[in-house]
Amino acid sequence: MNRLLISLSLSLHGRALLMRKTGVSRDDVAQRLDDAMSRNVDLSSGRIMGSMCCSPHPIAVEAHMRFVESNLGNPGLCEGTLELENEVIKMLGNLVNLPDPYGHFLSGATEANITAMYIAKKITGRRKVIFPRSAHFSVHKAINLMNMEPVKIGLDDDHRLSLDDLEGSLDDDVAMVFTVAGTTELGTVDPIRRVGEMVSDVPIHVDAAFGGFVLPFLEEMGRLEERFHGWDFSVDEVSTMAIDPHKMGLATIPSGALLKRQGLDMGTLAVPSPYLTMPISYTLSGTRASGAVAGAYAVMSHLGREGYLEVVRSVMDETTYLKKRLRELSMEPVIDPVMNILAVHHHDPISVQERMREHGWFISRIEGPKALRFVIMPQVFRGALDDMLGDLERVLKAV
Ligand code: 0PR
Repeated sequence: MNRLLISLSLSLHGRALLMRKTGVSRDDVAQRLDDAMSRNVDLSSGRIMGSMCCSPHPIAVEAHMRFVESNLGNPGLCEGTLELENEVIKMLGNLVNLPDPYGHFLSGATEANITAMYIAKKITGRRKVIFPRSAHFSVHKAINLMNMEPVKIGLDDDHRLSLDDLEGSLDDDVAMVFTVAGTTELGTVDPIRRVGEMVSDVPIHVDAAFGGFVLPFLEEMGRLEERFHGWDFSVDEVSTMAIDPHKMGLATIPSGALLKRQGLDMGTLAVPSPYLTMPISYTLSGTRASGAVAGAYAVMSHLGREGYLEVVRSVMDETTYLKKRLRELSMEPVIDPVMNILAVHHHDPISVQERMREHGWFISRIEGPKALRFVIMPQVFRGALDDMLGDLERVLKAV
């Protein structure tokens, strides 16, 4: 059993897990919550460098709390939130070149990926899903749930979906080509425009959970190489996209969205919901959190394109700095970072990761190729990077 599971079972052991007959005071509850909170790692400490989660912007937190009780699953009772949802979807669509933006605010990219696959299955009536080896594991959840046939294909030398493998896999039973704009491990972008040229009537889904709030701004700054352009709805064959405000959008959890091109049959997921205020339910979740919608609306309106441009500029500068410092420690990047994700080769990333954890640093790793992985989120500041590098240098000597 890993250390986290052991500590979880120890901490639960001996605690009264039944609901008390008589409740405890607010102070006692607060104390218990403080205790729980003190055992969480604080994102804003900058010590978590292997997670895509962000410290939400204060305006998002405030908005989230104000809308905490309304349920978007019954939208007739919260028309105000419904309006905010539509506005967020429009802003997101605008960011990724979707004309007439349409879509839903969901719990995150897992739900968006599942929903997109469900739609593709219903529309095409086919069974195969082609996806690159670099796709997030949520693709397997979707495939298992819908009993689709997985067609996992390889990557090219740049760790992007292999067009040769794709060509060899396309046939008339393909329901979807699943592509990634911002891979979880390396932050690279599949050649989606080229995929579009190769498929004819097969829907392309883009998982831009992470990249959706990075790539548009890199493009605007001229910091995205030409070969990565054409990853969004500017490619005609792209029919759906997952994009997560709770990652680089600085919104609160759970904030995800599924965007769909107009003209796609929207009725696919709909079921009658006669006893609610709207006769049809379009999303996988019934009850839907409004707080996160308000949070995403607040931070996206407040920061605007210029605000996010600054966020992305700053994380990219820190990524470049980290790359330089790691090179000085003889650690070479697996790819030149496209976004604020940096993986560097190391023969024993597990040991390094464990020892860094003992020093209070939470970095990540990948297996193929063996490498340490850093995600430089906006809350990871320069001082934290320098402190981490000091400990890393000591750890590297011992491994
Ligand atoms: N697609 C991509 C490209 C992702 O990177 C992720 C999550 C997902 C889909 C799924 O998104 P949701 O988890 O929002 O449904 N990538 C991170 C990961 O699995 C999510 C994450 C990060 C979760 C940090 C927890 C955490 O502490 O690593």
